[in-house]
Amino acid sequence: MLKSSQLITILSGGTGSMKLVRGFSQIERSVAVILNVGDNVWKYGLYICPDIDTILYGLSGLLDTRRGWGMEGDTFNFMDQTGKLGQENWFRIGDRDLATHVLRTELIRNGMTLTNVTEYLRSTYKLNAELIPISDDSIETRIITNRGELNIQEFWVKYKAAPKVVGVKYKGAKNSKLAARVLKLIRSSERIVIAPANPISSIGPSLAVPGLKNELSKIKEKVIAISPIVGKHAFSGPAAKYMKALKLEISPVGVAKYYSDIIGTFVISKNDLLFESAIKKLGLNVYLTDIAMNTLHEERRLASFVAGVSVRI
Ligand code: FO1
Repeated sequence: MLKSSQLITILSGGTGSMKLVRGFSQIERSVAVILNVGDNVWKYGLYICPDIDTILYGLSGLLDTRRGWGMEGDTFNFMDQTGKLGQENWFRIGDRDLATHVLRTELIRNGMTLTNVTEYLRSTYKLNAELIPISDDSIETRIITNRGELNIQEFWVKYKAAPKVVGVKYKGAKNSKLAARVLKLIRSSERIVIAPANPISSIGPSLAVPGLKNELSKIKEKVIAISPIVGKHAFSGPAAKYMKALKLEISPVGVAKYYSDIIGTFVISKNDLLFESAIKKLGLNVYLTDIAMNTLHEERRLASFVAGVSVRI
């Protein structure tokens, strides 16, 4: 049994975060994962938690890894029928995936917290990592665009990230509370790792919950972020659009600046030596390594590296 002082808490988003969690599990570190709730959405009468499910399905071996969401081999009869009934069906819920959303919605309607529902699913899949949504309150990431304000799923899935982004907001965050376990986990962890996730849409919603940033800033020597960006261009998803709207440089330096009040160490790609000195000037320790996680071996390698980075406790 590992002592709690060896616990690693990971602030997470979706697929990249799940791979890092899998890496830490391979090196037998006890891991707690703080989950993003900003992309949760009500659709078809169901409460859908995409990042939470990506972590649950990924760790259980059920994830459709090609898409990065939903279940491998799923069918979409429910969606097709929804379309035949004349309803919009752009947000594609698979038939097996549907079971998760129906159950979660039912349990929440019966008064269970999102934390407890997530714990139920975690235990059903017999996962070792502790999985804690950042908050049991509703936080909705909204993208402010030239076509008006959109829910993040509308922006990303319905409009395929085409509108020009002028800002991002986290509706409900100001009045939300950290889930009960979050501060305890952070205080008892040997290190806190910010996964290589979209800083604005995956990590930003969690940082917007009152109390988290302040807590991390007090223990920033223990907080390590891994860059989700290699170079200036090789960057998938809409993160570049969000960062540009927030006037952040689209590079590891831009991400380091975004986190500079709450981290002590930043891990970047070994190919990004040219950014090292600018990141050091922010007062951060910088480590360079191979941050790709395309195989289980690479996930394990990155986790070992991050577990070995020296932190002052
Ligand atoms: N992403 C898509 O691009 N198209 C979809 O139809 C879609 C459906 C969907 C259903 C359940 C779920 O858990 C995730 C889903 N996603 C879909 C992924 C999701 O839009 C985002 O990738 C995450 O919210 C990223 O934070």
